[in-house]
Order: sequence, then C-alpha cells, then structure tokens
Amino acid sequence: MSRQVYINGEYFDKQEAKISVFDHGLLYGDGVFEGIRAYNRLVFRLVQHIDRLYESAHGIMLKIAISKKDMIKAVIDTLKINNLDDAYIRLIVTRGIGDLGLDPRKCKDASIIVITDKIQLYPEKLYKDGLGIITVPTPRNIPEALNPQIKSLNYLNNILAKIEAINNGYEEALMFTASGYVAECTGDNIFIVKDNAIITPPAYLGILKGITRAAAMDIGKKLGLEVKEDVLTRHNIFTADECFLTGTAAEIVPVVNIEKRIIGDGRPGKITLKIMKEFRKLTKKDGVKY
Ligand code: PXG
Repeated sequence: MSRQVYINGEYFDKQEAKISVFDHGLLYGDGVFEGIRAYNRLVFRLVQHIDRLYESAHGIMLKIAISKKDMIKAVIDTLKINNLDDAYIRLIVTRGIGDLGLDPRKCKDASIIVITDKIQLYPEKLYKDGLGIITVPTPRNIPEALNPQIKSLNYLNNILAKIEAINNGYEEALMFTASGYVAECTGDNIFIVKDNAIITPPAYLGILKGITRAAAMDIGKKLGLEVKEDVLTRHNIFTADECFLTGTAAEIVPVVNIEKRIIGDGRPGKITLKIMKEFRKLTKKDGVKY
C-alpha cells in the first residue's frame, strides 16, 4: 500500500493527495504548519507542537474546525495507518479554498493535512565533526511585520537566507534581526556555550520559539549549567567556547566554524556533546505512544 496522506478527515494515496489550486495556502502562503518527529513509536513533544500550531493559527485569525484532541488523533492515526516507527510528520493547516483575492472571508473551511514520511537524518559525520555555517545579509522578518513565532506557510524569508548560504557553499545560514542581533538559522535555533553557561537569543527579538530549543534548555538546567536567554552579537559567536543548533529536523548539531572562523578548538564541544547525548536519551523515552 502506498503512503497514506490525511486531508480533512480522509486518507489518500500519496499520488492522489491533492489540494485545490484555489487554496489560499498556495495562492498566498496563508496558513500554518508544524514539523514533528516520532522516534520508535513515540511522538516527541506532540502536545507542545499542537499547542504551537493552534497559537500560530490564532495569530493569523485562522479557525481550525477540529479540537486539539482530534488533531492529535489525526496525527496518531496517520502514523498507525502508515505503520511508521520513526517518522517525520508535517502538519499543515491552510486558509482553504477561496477565490483569486486576498480576502480570507472567501475561504469557508481551513484545510487540514497530515503527511507522515521517513526521516532523512543528516549524515552521522556531521554530528561527529560539526557543521560550518555562514552569516547572511538577509535579516530575519521583523516581528512587527510578521512575527517569526507564527510558523506560517510563508517561509520565503528563510528560503532567501538558505539560498545565500548555498550560493556560498554552506548548508545553513545564521540570520540576524534588522538591528543586527543574532536571531536564528533558517530552520534551527542557535545556542552558544560560554564559561559553562548556555545562551540563546530571547524569543522577543523575533525568532521561532523552538521546541527542541526548550528541550535543550531543560537538559542544560538538569546538567547543572546556567541557562540564559540573552541578546547576542556576531562577536559573541566568534568568541564562544562552543556553539550548536537545535531543531526538529537537525535535532542538536554542533557548529564548529562560522564563515571559516573557528569556534572554540574547531571540534564539537564537551558540553554540546553531553546535551546531544541527553537529547537522544530523551527522544527514546519521552513522547506520545502509538
Ligand atoms: N527556527 C525556525 C525558523 C524553524 O523553522 C526552528 C527554529 C526549530 O524549531 P523546533 O520547534 O523544530 O525545534 C524551526 C523549525 C523543514 C523543517 O521541513 C523545519 C523546521 C522543523 C522541522 C522541519 O524544513 N523548522
């Protein structure tokens, strides 16, 4: 049986899973999404992802017709139908079908889509040797215009930054706020380690409040480290003892240089490795079972 995709309460073969060209998710990027992972039949931080999805939807005045409980059931049922032990789950809610005009009132019902697929891990070598990243000129969206805490279907800001990284031979870009403070990467949050403290930019600067970020902060506290949300500059990254990124797709990945400036000793740091190890343990035991 080919992979089944949930659309508005029905299941479709992957090839048949289609939405209308009049859906405002396509026409205007008008919608929200979540990227979630399941490890060994445990969905990691599912409730937090669902809460963030509904908060993003509320932020754009998008009404989701089903309850959070039913949304969780839709995710779990889709995983079960596809018999996936480890999975990447893409949950999408679009404004729905309307006409050729911005007016969201023309869209009667939001479309709910659940795609579950195999996860594509970064090569293990990256976690052993660390990643090099580059800072890019495109600033992160200003929160007053489009708050990055809304995980919207409009990801062009991040894609532009990603293109700048790729054009320069890098896989990941570090973005700054319009005022020049460290914000986040295109699909990950950033941390530095300095003098046994782990520090990450505060969400009010205009970044996504990552669920992996929260997990890394919890782990840091459990390890007895000082955990801080603080404004960071390029200089703080250059002079950090260690650096790492957090995100559902990347999990926790060490950063060892930034535009070829070596961070620390150029190897994944001791504290980063400890946090990575604890994170892997957490994903094996913490989650909604199916
Ligand atoms: N910042 C941004 C801009 C993101 O998009 C994160 C930080 C990390 O957040 P979480 O909650 O995942 O720790 C994200 C997450 C994808 C993909 O398909 C993107 C994300 C997550 C999963 C998949 O590119 N972005």
